[in-house]
Amino acid sequence: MLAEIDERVATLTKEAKEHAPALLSRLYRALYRIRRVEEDVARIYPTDKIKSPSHLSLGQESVSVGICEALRKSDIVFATYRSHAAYLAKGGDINRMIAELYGKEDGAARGKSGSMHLIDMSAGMMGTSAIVGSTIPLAVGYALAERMKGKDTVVVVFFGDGAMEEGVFHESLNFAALKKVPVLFVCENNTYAIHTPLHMRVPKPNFRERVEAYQIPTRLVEDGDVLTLLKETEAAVSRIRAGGGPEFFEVMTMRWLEHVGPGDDLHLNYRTKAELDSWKAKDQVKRLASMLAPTERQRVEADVESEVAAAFEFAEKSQYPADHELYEHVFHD
Ligand SMILES: Cc1ncc(C[n+]2csc(CCOP(=O)(O)OP(=O)(O)O)c2C)c(N)n1
Ligand SMILES: [Mg+2]
Repeated sequence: MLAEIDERVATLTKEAKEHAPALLSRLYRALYRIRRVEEDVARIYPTDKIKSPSHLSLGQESVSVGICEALRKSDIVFATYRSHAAYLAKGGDINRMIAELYGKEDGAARGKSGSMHLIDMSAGMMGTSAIVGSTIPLAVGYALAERMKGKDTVVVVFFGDGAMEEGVFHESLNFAALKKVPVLFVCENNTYAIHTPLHMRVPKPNFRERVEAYQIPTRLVEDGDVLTLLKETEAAVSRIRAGGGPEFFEVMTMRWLEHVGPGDDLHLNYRTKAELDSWKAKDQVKRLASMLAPTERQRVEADVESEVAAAFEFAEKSQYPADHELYEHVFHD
């Protein structure tokens, strides 16, 4: 195990190396925290206390954690309907997230938006959306505005492999490359759009080649490796912040549960148990856990357990919005 730590630490930047034990502990806390939230969402979902459809990131946690760890608080994240992980990794308020899932008035959007439209502007989590591909142009526009204001903000946008097939993806990349907009595009390639595999959707899954046609540099990160993601993101973000223009990551990953909801879906036969098991064997939560000293691991897990329990209790105790709120924060008075 020590050899593995040495090997992994050797891949980190100088700053990360100096803080390796603290860094590993921080990454584990972030991963374990998302895992535990998702497990509890899955457990509570069948009771109908959670009022919104929930697309769980269970199994995909490392993508958000590895990338958000390299960001500043003032950097911005946009994401999709499958974004509990990105919201938590960027520092979104956990109590307000769970209350939002419960449809309560203390939720991130006062219970109006649910799991698919999470936002916490104070943490730079600017928004998620149920419309595939829709936050990609928003991220480009936000990044352009920041640059025009003379700020050095970097904007990250997470999206699935399905979004690569949307027209707006190509329009956004073309414009971002032309204007050297400070965006990191992150495709979480779990190889399925709902139940349709890549080979039934595209003649060739050459996503990076397509992006390179816009003169945007690309990186492939396999196995959802959280340490590689951190290292690659640190380097990309510093190039983007320095004015180098947009970059693109294709991160291979796999969701463990059904497309939407808390269940297993192997009975649908669109993917195999062997495929899923091969990803479970690469679980980054377990991997990081094995890199920590047992006492440190217990300390982190105990902290997270009480934080997560408190967040669900907060949501339970929060009230449903009053009827008149139906007419507030809407477009037409
Ligand atoms: C514009 C648009 N088209 C279709 C849908 C229906 N839809 C919801 S999720 C989804 C699959 C998207 O897959 P992917 O982008 O790979 O994300 P994943 O669910 O795998 O995270 C589709 C087609 C939608 N929400 N928006
Ligand atoms: Mg997908």
